[in-house]
Amino acid sequence: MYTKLWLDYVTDDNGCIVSFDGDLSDNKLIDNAVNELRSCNCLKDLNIVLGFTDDSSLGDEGYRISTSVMGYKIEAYKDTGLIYGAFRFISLYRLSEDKTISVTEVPVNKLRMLNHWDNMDGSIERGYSGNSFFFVNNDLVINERTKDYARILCSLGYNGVVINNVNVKGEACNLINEKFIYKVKELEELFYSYGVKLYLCLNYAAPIEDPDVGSADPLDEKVIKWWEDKFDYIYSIIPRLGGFLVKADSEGRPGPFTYGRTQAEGANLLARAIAPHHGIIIWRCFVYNCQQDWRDLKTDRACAAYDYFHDLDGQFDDNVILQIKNGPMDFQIREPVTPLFGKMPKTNQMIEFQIAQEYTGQQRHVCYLIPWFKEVLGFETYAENAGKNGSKVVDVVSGKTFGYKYSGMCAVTNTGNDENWTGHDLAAANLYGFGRLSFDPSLSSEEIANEWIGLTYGNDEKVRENILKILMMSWPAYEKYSAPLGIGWMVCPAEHYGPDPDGYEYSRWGTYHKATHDTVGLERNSTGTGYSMQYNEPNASMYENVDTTPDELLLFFHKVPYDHVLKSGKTVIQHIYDTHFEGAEDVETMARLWDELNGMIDHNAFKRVFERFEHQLWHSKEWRDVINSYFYRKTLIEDEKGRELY
Ligand code: GCV
Repeated sequence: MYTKLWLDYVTDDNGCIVSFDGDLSDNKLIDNAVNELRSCNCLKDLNIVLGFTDDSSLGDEGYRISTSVMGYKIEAYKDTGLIYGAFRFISLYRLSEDKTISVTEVPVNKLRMLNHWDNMDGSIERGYSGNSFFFVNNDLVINERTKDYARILCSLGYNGVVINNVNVKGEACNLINEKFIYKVKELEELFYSYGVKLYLCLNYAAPIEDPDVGSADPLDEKVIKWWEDKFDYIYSIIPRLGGFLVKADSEGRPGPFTYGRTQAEGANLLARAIAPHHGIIIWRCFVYNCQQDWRDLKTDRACAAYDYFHDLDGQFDDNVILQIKNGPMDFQIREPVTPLFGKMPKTNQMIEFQIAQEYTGQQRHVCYLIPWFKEVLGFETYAENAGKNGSKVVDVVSGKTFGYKYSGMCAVTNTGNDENWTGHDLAAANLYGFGRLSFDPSLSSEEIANEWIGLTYGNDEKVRENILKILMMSWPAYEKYSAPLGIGWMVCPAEHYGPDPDGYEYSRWGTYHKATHDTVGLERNSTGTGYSMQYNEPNASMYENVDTTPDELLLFFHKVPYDHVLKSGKTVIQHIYDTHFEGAEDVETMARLWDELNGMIDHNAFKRVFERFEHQLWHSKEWRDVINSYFYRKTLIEDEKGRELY
């Protein structure tokens, strides 16, 4: 048993009486649903009937739960819906005071996935909770923890998982070869029995290494045949494999550009070869020039995804999905929404978030990210002809706006083999929250947090109140004491942890803030790099103009003097000083709220978070002082409130 997680309800062989109203012949999903309910101690002596309904509006994954004097009924149209319904019932029953449960729930997003950046040597790229539990010493491992992981995903409504790093290297290339394929099949079967589809990352350049091919040109007949044969082989063994996620032409990896081809030609090569097997190709749009000269004032990394993909709308096959990061740069604490959303009506899209806290405190700082994701999903894209379907990001990625065949939400996961799965106990709220949010984006951040707190720490009011306050303060606090006003990248390049204001300023990554003694920020409107013009109106005009750009993104879009007055009435420099002091004070408040729970929750769980707060208290002050001193030394402008600057 791993440490406290929402799923760790006490189990024994004495759960409830579950009857299944139908034919049980060898259906692992239903078996698992029944077992989950039967072994759940908190349901002891209840009568629960599981059964199918002919109500097709529930789709493959929806369910209905009802209560009567006889007991409870969990109904679904398909077996996947039954297992989601069984897990949801357990959560709702544990959270409910009067134990009357009546819900009908159907997931809003078709794809609800986690992406692992796990390497086969056991390391995890940007992993902050130990090593991989999928891979150890270049081997694929399947054990009790893998099963618990499948249960976790199902309990939250996730329906897809990519187990290996997008940067496929070394042994990972063999996952689709004889060496590992039967193990991958075993894993697929395990996940399938919990309603979760398995996906892999593939190496786009793989045929280059075959001496008979020696190329990855998407229009080369030999390359086409190589992938057709490869997918025929894979699917002859794992016919239900979901498909593949691909990072090409990105951060040093070859891709169609290497051969003068478009991203659509590259994606379609794989899509056509996999189509007879009903697999999908998830093609990442994280394509940009990572060899930029910082002296080059014209190139803007923020423009790249749009520049490379927008004009290809309509050219991708219908089993391709573009996977697009939430912002145009790379998972910063604050970025505008990627302008591709709402601008490609004929191309399937899904949004990529990151719950691995690469730039948001690396699971040493508490940072509940759901409020940030809600803001992104709520962004109005003003897509043309959306009509009644809506054109917020949430509508686009749920497929409503344009009727996409495939679409949805995925996140780079924050899990590892640490005992508590996520390093920081409170980071589990992001794993929990992202699953729930992708199932039902209308849930509020507070609702999700309250569910998670109740299931993890119980129903004590004070415990709930304090942890909720901590979670809801945490993302704004991190933003306050780190990089200001949407500027991004004031972080140490080595590990992306801790302050280093000029760490990226003279690098090749295209991530510059251009602070001088009198101005800061980048001009990204029509007089600058032109990025703001990638949006639909009225967003384009809003970002064009310094006066209508929201404060929190001001320095992303504009270069301004330090005495520029924000909508808040403060100057830019005073805003920087104030927020940095406030952010560090917020951490003191959060740590105090946690201290108040001493003795009220499991001691070890208390201690683990207490220790993380000890670090965060110090580290937030480090952020505060380094950033404030940086700007003080550049500008020599004193803090209005006379606080110490170094
Ligand atoms: C997997 C960022 C990270 C990389 C990551 C990359 C990506 O640049 O720092 O570690 O690589 O994003 O999303 O592909």
